[in-house]
Amino acid sequence: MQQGRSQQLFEQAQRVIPGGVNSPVRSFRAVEGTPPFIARGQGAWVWDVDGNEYIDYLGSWGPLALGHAHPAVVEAVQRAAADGTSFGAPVEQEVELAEMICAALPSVDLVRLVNSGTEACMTALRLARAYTGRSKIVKFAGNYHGHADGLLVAAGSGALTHGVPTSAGVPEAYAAETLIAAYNDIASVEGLFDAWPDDIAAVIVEPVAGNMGVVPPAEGFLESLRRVTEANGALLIFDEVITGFRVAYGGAQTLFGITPDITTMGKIIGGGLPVGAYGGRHDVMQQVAPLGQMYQAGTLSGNPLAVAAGVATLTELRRPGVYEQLEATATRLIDGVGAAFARAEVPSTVNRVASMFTGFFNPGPVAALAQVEQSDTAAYGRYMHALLDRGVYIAPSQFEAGFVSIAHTDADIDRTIEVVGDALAAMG
Ligand code: HOZ
Repeated sequence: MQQGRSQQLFEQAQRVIPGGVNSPVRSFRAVEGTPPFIARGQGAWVWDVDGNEYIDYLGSWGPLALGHAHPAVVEAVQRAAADGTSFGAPVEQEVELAEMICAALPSVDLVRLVNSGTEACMTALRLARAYTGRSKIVKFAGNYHGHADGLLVAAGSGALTHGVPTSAGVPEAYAAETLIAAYNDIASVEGLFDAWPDDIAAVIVEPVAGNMGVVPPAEGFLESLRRVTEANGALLIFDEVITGFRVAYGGAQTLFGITPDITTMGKIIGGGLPVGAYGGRHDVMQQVAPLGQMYQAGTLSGNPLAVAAGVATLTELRRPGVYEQLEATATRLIDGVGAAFARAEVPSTVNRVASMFTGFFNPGPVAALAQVEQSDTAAYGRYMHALLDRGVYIAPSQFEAGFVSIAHTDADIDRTIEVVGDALAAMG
C-alpha cells in the first residue's frame, strides 16, 4: 500500500495541529502507523490521497447510514448552500428536522438542535441539574458522551484508547460531581443512590455501549435503570448519539421499549454534517431558555446546510425496508467474519446490535468493561493494518464500533470476508 502523500501530509499536519489530527482517535497511535488521508468517498468506499481504495466500515464513526455522498444528501446540501450558509435566524428546514425527530422518538416532545454530540450531552447534564436542583451525575465507566469536563471521567472511546479515561484539566471538585457505575451492573447504580439519595440529578447511559466497542445492554438492565432513576427522583438520559436512527429509526428507546427523560443525539441526524440535539418531555424541556432558566445557545445551531443533510438522510432512512436491509447486510458480514475467525482458530467475540458491531480479540463473553479490557489490543492493531493493506478500513482502535450502511452491497461484504480470511492467514 502506497502511503507517500499521506505520510507527507501527516508530517506537515504535526507541525500545525496537535498530533497531526483534529480528534485523537484518528492519529493511529493505538495501532501505530500513519493514518491514510482521505480524498473522497462514494457509497461504501473511500479513496485516500495515494489512490488506495477501501471498503469503509468506519462510516465517519457512525453518521453515514446511507454511505458516502448519497445523491439525496449531496443535492440537499448543494441546494441549501446556494441559498446561503448561515443566518443566525430561524430557517424552515430546522423545523422539519425537529418534527422528524419528535415523530420518531417516543420520549421527545421538544428538541433543541446543537452542533455536536458533545454539546448535546454537556447540555443534557445542565438541563437535568436545572430540572432536579441536584448536582451529581451517574455515568458508566467505558461509556463516552463527548469531551465535556464532567463527562471525561472514566470515559470510553479515544479517552480509553489513549489511556486517559479521566482527562487532565478537569478540576477535581468538578469530577467529584460525576459518580461512576459499572455498565450492565444495576447493583453498582443502586449503591450510588444508597450513598447519595438526594443528590443525583441524572443517570446518563449509552443504551447500547458503542464507545468501548459494542456491548449490548444485559437483559433487564435498561428497564432497571428506568425503575431506579424514577424511584429516586433522578432523570434518565439516553445518549443516542450513535444509536439514534441507527439501531432502529426510533433509536434504542424504540428497540428496547424504554422511555428516557432526556435523549441526546448527533451523527446520523446530521447526515455527515455537524449536528447534535437534545430533547425530552415537555416539562423537562420547559427549563430551556428562552422558555426557562437553563441557558444554552449557538451561532451555528440549526445551520441550514446541516439540517438539510439531516432531513435528506432521515427521509431516506424512513423508507420501507431500509432497516431490514441494514440488518441483513450486517448479519451477512458478521456471520462470514465469524466463520473466518473460527477457521483461523483465532479466539474472538463479535458483539452486534443491528448495524453496529465490534469484533473483539477476546474469547468472550464481552459484556462488561472489565472483559472489554482483556482483549488483545496488539493483535487488533496487527489485524487492522492487515485489513487496511488489503483494502478494508475498520476503526483504528479495539474500543470502537464498526458500521454498515445501505450502500454496502453483498459483493462488498463477500469481498470483505475474503480479505478477513487472507488477513488472519497473513497474521499467522
Ligand atoms: N464518538 C466517536 C468515537 N467513538 C467520536 C470520534 C472521535 O472521537 O473522533
